[in-house]
Amino acid sequence: MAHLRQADIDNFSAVLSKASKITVLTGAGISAESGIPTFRGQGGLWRTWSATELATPEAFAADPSLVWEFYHYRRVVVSKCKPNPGHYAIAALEQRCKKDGKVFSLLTQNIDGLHQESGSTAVELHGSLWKTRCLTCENVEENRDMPICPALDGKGAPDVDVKDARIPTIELPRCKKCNGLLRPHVVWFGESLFPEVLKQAYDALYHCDLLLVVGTSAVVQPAAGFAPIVKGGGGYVAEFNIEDTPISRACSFKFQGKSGETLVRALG
Ligand code: BJW
Ligand code: ZN
Repeated sequence: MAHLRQADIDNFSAVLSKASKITVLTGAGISAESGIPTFRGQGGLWRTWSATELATPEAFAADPSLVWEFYHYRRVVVSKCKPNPGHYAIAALEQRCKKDGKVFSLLTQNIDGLHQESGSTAVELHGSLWKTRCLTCENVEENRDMPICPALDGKGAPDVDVKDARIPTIELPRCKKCNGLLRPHVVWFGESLFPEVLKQAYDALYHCDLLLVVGTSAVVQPAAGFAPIVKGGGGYVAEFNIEDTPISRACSFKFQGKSGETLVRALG
């Protein structure tokens, strides 16, 4: 159980009630209590690979079968997971802000869709596990098929001794319009975030009075730069994390513990 000081909660509540533009940034930690492994924590390995090694355009170009196995596995895992109290506390905050005429934005680095499932409207900075993009015609489509193609059925097991399926490219997910190879519609390392998404993010940070940073290691740009932007603009930053991160010392409030507990206490 997280031990939060009542005085910190009271000070935070006072800032929250005065704020007229509130933004929340979330990362993998908010979904940890739903059973989804974080990237840089325990369980971040798939077979012998770190998730971040496979989340690159180079990995997909070299071995699309391997990368699709990895994303198929994650689709299976996430499809069995439900939002947790942290997701619901943020959804309730959005409703409260709407009712009070405040500007509210939720920016998430997560691709799991759990914020939306809990009733939030979220800007998906890194795309979605549930969308595909065609490499040939660039068509983006929602896709919740399970498995996403017959060849991936039963594949994607995460254990180190499992052999890669080596699925021929023609049997991997293909575009319904042009039969081109599909890729997950996510943002990999070295790729730019989608311009319309970046605009929404920077709009949400501009003149933001209070930024809540929840469950992110704050090492991946550009999201890692959001807290300094808000602080530099004179806003408050509150961090919710089980550990310290590179932004912790610059935060006005630090609520240490599982976000499913700390968010409920601080926003409750
Ligand atoms: C709990 C908890 C609980 C656990 N409660 N908390 C400037 C300087 C240097 C480098 C760059 C730069 N600008 C761009 C770069 C390159 C790169 C980058 O930032 N690299 C750094 C690692 C140095 N960035 C990019 O490439 C980005 N593109 C870009 O900026 O384009 C322009 C450009 C390109 C190249 C050069 C210069 C400019 C794109 C980044 C895309 C990231 N993609 C991924 C994969 C997405 C798809 C997928 O999921 O498969 O996004 S990587 C991965 O990291 C994923 C995550 O969204 C992202 C962030 O991770 P997150 O969410 O913080 O998770 P963790 O695991 O790291 O942390 C979890 C946290 O939760 C921990 O703190 C725990 O303590 C905590 N926690 N349980 C509360 N219960
Ligand atoms: Zn196509």
